[in-house]
Amino acid sequence: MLYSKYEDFLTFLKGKKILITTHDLVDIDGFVSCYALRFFLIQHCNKPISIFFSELSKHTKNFMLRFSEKFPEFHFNHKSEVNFSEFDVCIINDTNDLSQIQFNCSKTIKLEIPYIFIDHHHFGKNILKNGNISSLNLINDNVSSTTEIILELFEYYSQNLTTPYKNLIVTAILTDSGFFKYGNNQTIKKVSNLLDEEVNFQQLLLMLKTDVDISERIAKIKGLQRVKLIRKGDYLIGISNVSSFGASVASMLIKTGFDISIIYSKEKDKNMINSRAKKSICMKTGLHLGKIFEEISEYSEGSGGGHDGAAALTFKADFDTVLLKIVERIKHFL
Ligand SMILES: [Mn+2]
Repeated sequence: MLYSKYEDFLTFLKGKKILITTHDLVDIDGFVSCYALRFFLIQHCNKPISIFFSELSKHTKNFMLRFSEKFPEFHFNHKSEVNFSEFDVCIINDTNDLSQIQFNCSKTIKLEIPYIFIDHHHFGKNILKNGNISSLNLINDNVSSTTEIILELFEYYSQNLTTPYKNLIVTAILTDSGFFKYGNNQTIKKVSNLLDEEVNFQQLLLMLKTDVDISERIAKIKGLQRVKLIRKGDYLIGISNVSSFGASVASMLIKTGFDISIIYSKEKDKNMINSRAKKSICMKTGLHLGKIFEEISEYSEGSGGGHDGAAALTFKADFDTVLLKIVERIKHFL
């Protein structure tokens, strides 16, 4: 990345009233990158800087509570309602897709002020985005988290981090890099530079531990008890049913050893199906669950879709017919 970009970025922001936000269901990288960016900007800009979050993910909420126990002096303060007329510019972290942002409980509320993206996801440059000051975007898809881009700002301006911020930043890098699984040498070096007596790896792991709710654990156990195994060649398909937590049970079956999982729930007025497939199988066979579900939704009085390895369908048509069709379509690829 060209370092002069940072200078243009900061020069533009000086004297502006800044709103910082991220995608809905805020994950730890989105959360931390917003706080770290505000901490960085506060030392350069003298106008108010606010953070707006829609809904935090369960995992983020849990982490926030544990973090506050460890650092009671550190105060998180972000808005859950926003009035655009109070700001000159919006900085959007950890996404470059406006549809992932939810303002004031509504996807239909439009961002009325110019905005800048700071993100580590692939950016489709040819998509024209109204209102985006694209020359100031800080986008780098070679890093595993948005927080690493913010960390580079601190490094470039030789600005010090306090202990709570070091802890936050390490946590965000760890979670978004899948504990280094999606990282590279630089990721490990950056984390290593931040660790010291006050930033303790084992303590951070403890802060990230989440207790799974008893109802979700029961759903997973029942899901396993009821699973029906279908084998086609070397591929194993698992079909089971639970009344809730279908998505999490479907993922669990993949971890257990199935290649494809199909979890259904039948309710009075509608049926639900969640499905997962191993990424390697999608790539090898061309299987795309999202496309299959989308196609089936058209004649099952329902709506559905998703990604190649994860999809869901809600429908009203006859349950057995639809399930049979899905299994048939999946088997066709194997
Ligand atoms: Mn991220």
